[in-house]
Amino acid sequence: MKKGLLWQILGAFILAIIVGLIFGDGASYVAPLGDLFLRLITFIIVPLILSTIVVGVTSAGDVKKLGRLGGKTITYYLATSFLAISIGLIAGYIFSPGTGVDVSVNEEAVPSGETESVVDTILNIIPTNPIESLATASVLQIIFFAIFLGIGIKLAGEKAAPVQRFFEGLAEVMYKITGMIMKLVPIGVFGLLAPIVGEYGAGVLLPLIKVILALLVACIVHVAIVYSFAVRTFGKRSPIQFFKGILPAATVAFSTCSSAGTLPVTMKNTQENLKVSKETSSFVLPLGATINMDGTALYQGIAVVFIAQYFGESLSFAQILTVALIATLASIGTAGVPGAGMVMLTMVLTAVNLPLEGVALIAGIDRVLDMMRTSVNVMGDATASVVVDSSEEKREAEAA
Ligand code: DAS
Repeated sequence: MKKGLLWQILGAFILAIIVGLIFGDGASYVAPLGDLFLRLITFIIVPLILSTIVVGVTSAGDVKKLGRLGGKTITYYLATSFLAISIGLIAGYIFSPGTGVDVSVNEEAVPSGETESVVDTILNIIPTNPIESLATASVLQIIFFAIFLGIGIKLAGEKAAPVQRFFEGLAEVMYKITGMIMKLVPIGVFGLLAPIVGEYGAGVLLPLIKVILALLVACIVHVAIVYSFAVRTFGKRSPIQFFKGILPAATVAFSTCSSAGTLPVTMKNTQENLKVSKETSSFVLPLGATINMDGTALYQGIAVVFIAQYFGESLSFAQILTVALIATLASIGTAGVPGAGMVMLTMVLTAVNLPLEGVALIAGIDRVLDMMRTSVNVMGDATASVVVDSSEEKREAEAA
């Protein structure tokens, strides 16, 4: 990552906060810059995922290697998500954000969307019409389609060589387009962040400051301990080098609140700055953007404790365990888009018979909470790509 771009992103971040604080709602005039950037990184997601996974599969040694990659990736994701929900619950009990709080209920912000059951989520991964999956950007279905397309190309051998070369060319083109869009990250971060800072004044944030602080501390603990340990021990990389390398993607995630939207930047950062192979990153990252949400799991833990305390309910150990399991599994069915975690929270609250009105209590600051959790989600995906890539490198070295 060019040093200049890193400093430009940090400068845009600070400028956005200053402009937001000075101009308040007036900062919304720069929102079109953010919308422009968001549309640019969103439009390349589908062709980028499709082409890079097909190329990843066709260049993988064999189907067994794919199975190994998938197994390692999903195991890592479930483990870190379970750790995250545990840290979130502990942070919730330490901060006790639900005691002595006086906040108005923000009814209209409560999401009506339902998250799918885990079984439906797994069944829905299989597309009935791949063209529709591409048209509707159903990431899990596109991953499924791309994996089987890649396997089919490998099995078809020479006859499918033109198809393989098409996808190799398309992947290269998408990487070049991503590189061009990366130059606009500072403008995008500024256009997305300034209006949000301007919108959220102290009046909205102060009553729930303990929720915000609990999530901030939980995120820092999870990133500083779990990710540093994973990157150093299994990823064979220095945590400092890792965090510097992934900073642009973490900043874009913070500004866009969308893991899926940040995917092109996450892929570019992991490949160029963290030296993760295209084969591993093109498989691990799209999967992670959809099913791996450690930041959201941290948020679930804190939100459940906050809501239980607010309504004077005490959670039994069995209920706490249920929250941990449901939140870990529910993240699989939640798309990496703004507000997804709040939809997932309704599923977790239902599982432990807590009032859904609790979601309305924190819906007013959800965008602020979403910024932190999406940043952690994206960093978690990147740590997985580093860990899985190192494990594959080690295996290939031993096999040689
Ligand atoms: N905004 C979601 C994401 O893109 C996370 C969330 O809503 O919890 O990862």
